[in-house]
Amino acid sequence: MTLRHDWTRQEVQALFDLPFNDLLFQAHTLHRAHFDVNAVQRSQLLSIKTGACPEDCAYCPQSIRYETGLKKDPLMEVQAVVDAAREAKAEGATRFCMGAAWRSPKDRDLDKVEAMVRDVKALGMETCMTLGMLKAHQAQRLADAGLDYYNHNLDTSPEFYGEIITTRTYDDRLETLGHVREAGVKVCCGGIVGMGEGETDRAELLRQLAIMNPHPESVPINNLVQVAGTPLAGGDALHPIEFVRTIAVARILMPTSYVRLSAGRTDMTDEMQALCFFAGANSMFYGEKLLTTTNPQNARDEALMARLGIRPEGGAPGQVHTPPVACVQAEAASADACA
Ligand code: SAM
Ligand code: DTB
Ligand code: SF4
Repeated sequence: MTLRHDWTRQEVQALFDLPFNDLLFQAHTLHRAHFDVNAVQRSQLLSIKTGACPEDCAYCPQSIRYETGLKKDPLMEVQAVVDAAREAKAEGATRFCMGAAWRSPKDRDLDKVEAMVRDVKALGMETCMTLGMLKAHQAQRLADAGLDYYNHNLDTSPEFYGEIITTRTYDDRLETLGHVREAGVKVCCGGIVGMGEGETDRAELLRQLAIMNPHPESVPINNLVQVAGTPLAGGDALHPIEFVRTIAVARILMPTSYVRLSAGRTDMTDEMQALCFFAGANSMFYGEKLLTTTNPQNARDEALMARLGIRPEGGAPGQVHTPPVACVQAEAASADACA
């Protein structure tokens, strides 16, 4: 199948406007054509440098501008990171995502970060880093260290963006994403919903991701975790049905990308998560902590997965993800399919 990169605003809005059953049927049909619908990829997060971030992202507990009571921590030692990754692997995560509360990394910080990538990879895990804005040579250094994915989110639509962040622009973000792509590192890029944006902003965020060529291999959809002390605390939560619609539209626009049910799962019911998996989510953050806030207990996730008959992708022995035939064919036809 041909992946599209020319979605118009009207087309994306029309998907959001579909009756819920029609939207979910369309999303699930595409999901089934490209993936094993009963497998979910599991990533575990670790905050390798916590708090005291100079940026003003209105959702973020790690900005130095907001009183959130967060304990700050400098860049971790490599061995402590590797120990955490080993534990995550033993619990069933296949990708280890390391996040730092930086506007952008300093060149000297990258020595340690490169060692983290090498040593975590040596455990047989995929690696992902999110360190803020990168220059071209920094993206290349990470690529040379063997980094698999770089996470850098667009967060929201260009129109709503200025309500949320003023210390860096949308174009800054696109520039970093360009450097990451150019260096040959896979792109993990998504956003946050539930920040008081309108449906047109959610539609435009997804359209911005879908017009990238190639699409990001991994698309995290975060539901805002409201943290006391941040400017976004106390706002209205997004209706769960609207969240599921967002997942479904992401799946339709980017049929071969992994769509990750990201921050905000602790407050979601099992039924809501089940709808998200039906709508096309096929990745999740696993482990009891995100970066600084909580994620569901492993036992709750295991019970949910068992109830739904969903296996961890590449997890326990004998539970290897086998893509359906359509996916293998698409992969042969297009370099960015089924990545
Ligand atoms: N400082 C780097 C940056 O901003 O690129 C990396 C870490 S930052 C915490 C990574 C992403 O986490 C943000 O882009 C945002 O999408 C997400 N995030 C942060 N706080 C969140 C919250 N309270 N709820 C949901 N997502 C959040
Ligand atoms: C992403 O899109 N979500 C993750 C990861 N990329 C780095 C972060 C979620 C953070 C939630 C708030 C916290 O725990 O600090
Ligand atoms: Fe800093 Fe990243 Fe948080 Fe923004 S999202 S305040 S850049 S840690």
